[in-house]
Amino acid sequence: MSFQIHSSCANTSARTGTLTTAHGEIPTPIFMPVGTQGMVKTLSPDELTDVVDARIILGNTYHLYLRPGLDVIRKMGGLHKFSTWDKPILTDSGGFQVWSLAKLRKISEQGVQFANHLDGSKTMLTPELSMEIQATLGSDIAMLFDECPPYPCEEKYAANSLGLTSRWAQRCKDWHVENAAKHVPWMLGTEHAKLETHQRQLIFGIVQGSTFADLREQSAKELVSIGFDGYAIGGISVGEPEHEMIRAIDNAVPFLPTDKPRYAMGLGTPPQMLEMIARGVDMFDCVMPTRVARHGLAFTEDGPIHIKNKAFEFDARPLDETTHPSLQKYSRSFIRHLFRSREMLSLRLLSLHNLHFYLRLMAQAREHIAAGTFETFKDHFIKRYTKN
Ligand code: PRF
Repeated sequence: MSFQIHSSCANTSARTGTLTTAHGEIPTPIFMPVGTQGMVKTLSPDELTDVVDARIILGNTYHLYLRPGLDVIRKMGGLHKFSTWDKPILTDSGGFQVWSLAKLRKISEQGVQFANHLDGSKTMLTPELSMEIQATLGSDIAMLFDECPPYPCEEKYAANSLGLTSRWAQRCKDWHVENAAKHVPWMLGTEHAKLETHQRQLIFGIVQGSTFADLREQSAKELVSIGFDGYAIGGISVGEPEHEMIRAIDNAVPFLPTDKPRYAMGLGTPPQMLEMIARGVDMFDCVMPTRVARHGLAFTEDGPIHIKNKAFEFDARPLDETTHPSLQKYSRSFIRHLFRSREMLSLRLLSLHNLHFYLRLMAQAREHIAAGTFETFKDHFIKRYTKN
């Protein structure tokens, strides 16, 4: 078993657990900082460990395949060695990035052909190639290659798309069982069938089905019958109102196994993550904390603040009283000055602070679930965070 549940909340569906991977254990609920190009923007692996306390980061198949390419990754011994990040890595499959970044997409049964966003040249991604790239990267968790339908979406389109994602899911699983041990750097020379779950690359399914309850149910059931190490809920946070996002989770979770991790892809704000944890979600990733940092926004327990704001000109306080000890010494006034002067250090300090805030929120959620006080914690946090 790669996933163990330790405690469950009496009032909500929240739970704490440990996900064991080839590069270490991950406590859940957990937030995964996004390292699209193999590392989190502006930060070093040591900072991610020492300041952020990141337990797992996310890399992108789409970007790393286009640049630096599989030759470099293979020769450098996989993404862990290449980046020097020796803790767990999850890779997204490229399905979503093709949808959001590439142009001239043509989706067929075989896969997706597109003009890539770097030089416009034609590239084809198939379920098998996505799994091969993720195996060569050597991520601890590979995601299946899916189609993420846009919002809003006609029911007929969503149903056809979901059918395609389910057929691709089977192809991903088949490729993985047959071939992963020939490509994953740390599995070379082993036999897939003889390995314990946590000794091999894990693969997660992705539930699609847009805003339609029956399609979410169908997608979850089809993936569960194929059998994955964990299940993500995809196709959310794509422009739909927040209640639709929460409904998509509620429509999928009842049909997913309780003893496997659940992952909501590409979200969210601190209150959204707490609401999702209350609904039984264990894992999150989002570019938000680092992206908004580069626009001068810092998370605080009283809600987000814009460091550019004149109100902070003479503010001697740290970004938030809860920030990491190594960041406490920097005043809002100084970071504001750096940001207005376009100094790189401001982007790094804000990124470190925001990720620390996200990881600390997950640690607090775990503590409160274990102590039986999660629901009160969630309600108090959200009330204070949204007050202003
Ligand atoms: N599929 C994949 N990656 C994703 C998504 C998805 O639906 C989302 C949706 N928010 C983010 N990242 N493969």
